[in-house]
Amino acid sequence: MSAAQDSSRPPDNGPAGQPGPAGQPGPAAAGQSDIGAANPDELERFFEETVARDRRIEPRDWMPDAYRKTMVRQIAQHAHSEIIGMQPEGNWVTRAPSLRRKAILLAKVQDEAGHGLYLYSAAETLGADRADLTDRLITGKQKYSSIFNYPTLTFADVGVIGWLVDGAAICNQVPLCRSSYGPYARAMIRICKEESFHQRQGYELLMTMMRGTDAQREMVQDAADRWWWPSLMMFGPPDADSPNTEQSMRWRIKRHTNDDLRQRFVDMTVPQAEALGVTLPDPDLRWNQERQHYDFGQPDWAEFKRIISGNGPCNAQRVANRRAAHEAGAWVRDAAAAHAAKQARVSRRGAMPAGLRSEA
Ligand code: BYC
Repeated sequence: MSAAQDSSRPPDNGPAGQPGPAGQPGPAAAGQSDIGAANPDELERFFEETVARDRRIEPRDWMPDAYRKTMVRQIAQHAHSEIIGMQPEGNWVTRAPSLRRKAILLAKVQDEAGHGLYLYSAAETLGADRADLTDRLITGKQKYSSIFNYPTLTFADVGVIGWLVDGAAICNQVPLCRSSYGPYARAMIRICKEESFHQRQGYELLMTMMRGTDAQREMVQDAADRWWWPSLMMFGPPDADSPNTEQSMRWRIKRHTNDDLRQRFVDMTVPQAEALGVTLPDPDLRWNQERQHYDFGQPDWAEFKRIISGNGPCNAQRVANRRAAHEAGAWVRDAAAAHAAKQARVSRRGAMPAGLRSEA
């Protein structure tokens, strides 16, 4: 529910507008001009209360600058991850082993583009400029998920990405459906539905390969060995080294800490690995009866730091590809802008009395 629908809104704020669909600001709030007149402490208190009551913050609601900045950072990095995340699997579209596998893979990669677009739209509701966000991505100023800086060496990687990477994404993103910022939370609901299909297609591919030849089973095991630790890194640094978690939890942007979600993922994935017949490459992995969770080893956090600073195996290639695609698409953006300007001219002319219309 929007803060706008909350009867505890400070009385001098007047009624606010209803939120629009995800990523779209709603119609102008009736009492919006009064907001500037409200006491800043009162606005802050109202914001805190809205979050504490598990209500949503909507684009036209007042929010602290730091909240806005954090939301733009997280949503932009998430959008970039979806867009860059098209590349590792996209690498196999032309070499898929059958028409069926190719159709599934194409649909999945297209879904990731769609996720990126919802998320850039959600960032725009916070006042971010999409062209600026793209510029930050292609100049290496803004991060995207570490996971997409590893190469996809065989077709088994496509299955393992679906199983582990989309599995980790689901674990991380389902709680984000209850994130305090409305447009982000609503975008997550649709994204999570699609991620579930992505995970299923990956697991189904791996089951098929595990029922195949020894060589296919070896490919699956090799891919799981390479992707296991990077998948654990997707949840971010350990809580003790996570500068943003505490505040983001307080603002209910994040609903669980990085370590909690990592544990959840391990607990969910170990039985799936057993069912597949794949060994996870962690000698410390074992069930802890007392904790009722799996114990597991730590990823190489030095490698994680290298990757998020731009020095992983594929960082340069991923960003260069994105930059080249952006530059190659300049004519499409120019054409769309020219078309929009022409349409605006036509509709302005249509709205003018005939005698005032220029025939040019
Ligand atoms: N990779 O204080 P922390 C997908 C950064 S795509 C890179 O814990 P926070 C898919 C972090 O940003 C789904 N950077 O941060 C697509 C922060 O940097 P700055 C991707 C990372 O935000 C295609 C710094 O490290 N999912 O599913 O509280 C095909 C300190 O970290 C990473 C999302 O984007 C990382 N792994 O928590 C297949 C989920 N981890 O800006 C699949 C949305 C941390 O302070 N994001 N950093 O310098 C989140 O849930 C949170 O932002 C994170 C990090 C859990 C990732």
